[in-house]
Amino acid sequence: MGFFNRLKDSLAKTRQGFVEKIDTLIHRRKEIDEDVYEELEEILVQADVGVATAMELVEKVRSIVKERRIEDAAEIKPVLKEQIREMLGTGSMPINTYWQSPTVILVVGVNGVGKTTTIGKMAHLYKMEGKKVLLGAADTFRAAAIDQLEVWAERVNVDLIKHREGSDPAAVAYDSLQAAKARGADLLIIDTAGRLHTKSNLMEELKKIGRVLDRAMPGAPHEVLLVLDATTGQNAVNQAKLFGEAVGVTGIVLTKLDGSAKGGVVLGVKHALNIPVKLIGIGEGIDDLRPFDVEEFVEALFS
Ligand SMILES: Nc1nc2c(ncn2[C@@H]2O[C@H](COP(=O)(O)OP(=O)(O)O)[C@@H](O)[C@H]2O)c(=O)[nH]1
Ligand SMILES: [Mg+2]
Repeated sequence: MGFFNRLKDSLAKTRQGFVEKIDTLIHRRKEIDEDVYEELEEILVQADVGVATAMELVEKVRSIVKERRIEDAAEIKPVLKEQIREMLGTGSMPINTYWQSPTVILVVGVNGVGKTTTIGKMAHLYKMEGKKVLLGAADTFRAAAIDQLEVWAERVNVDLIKHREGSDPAAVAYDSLQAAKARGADLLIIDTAGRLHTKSNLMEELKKIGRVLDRAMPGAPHEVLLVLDATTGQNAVNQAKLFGEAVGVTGIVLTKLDGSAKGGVVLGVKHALNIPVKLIGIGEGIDDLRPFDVEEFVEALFS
């Protein structure tokens, strides 16, 4: 099955909780009155679009309905689709690549969102594009975290730089960068810890990694990817604010869109933070990660 079909399958639950409810609404209502807008807003909020985003979307739909003198409720759906597409921006946002090798990508996010898995899939994705990829195991908090990344490195057949459990993550980042330069890697992807109960420590640790990388290669990291779990809905938006303030996130990876009824969070994240969603994860397999493409996503959502 192609990625688009799998994306469509993944969004089935979101579609049920969202597009199908809208279908029911417009078939029941026929005419457009205040209740229709209210129900529409409620459906959007339930799909985890976020209250502010839902309100703004409904306002946009309302003004277009007025402008185009639309009377039939059924015509609200294409207007909504068009406005969602517009809110998400067009096309896809590629991963920043630096003119000089290696491009350094730092991957951050709380525990369990899918950082390590995403890095494994990314390594595969970019290796398939012909890039030489190196991984840095800077989540040194547990030995198991290092082992997990190593399993991925072996599976994808890329090199990995690691230190012992409990060692300084910034030192791992530094050594990874030196190794990436020495081995002529195109892409260095660095894994990090995500335990939030030591929130300020984690942020300090991530800042230190950033400083060390920048000193070793001015401008690095070139991309700070925040991994968010789509099933956590609006909580993902809060995490993005937290990390965004501390470490200057440049892109979002939204994982676990499969099986989540909360695909609307794509809109919430984009609208509330204005950080582009760059990659989406739709499963645990090696091929289950893709660049986020607005057209594809909206089509899959409304199909
Ligand atoms: N269904 C699904 N599971 C995922 C996805 N991405 C990661 N996972 C799973 O989420 C769990 C936590 O992932 P992990 O990479 O260890 O998270 P980390 O703590 O952020 O490094 C693992 O069981 C992964 O297989 C995804 O896109 N879809
Ligand atoms: Mg991990």
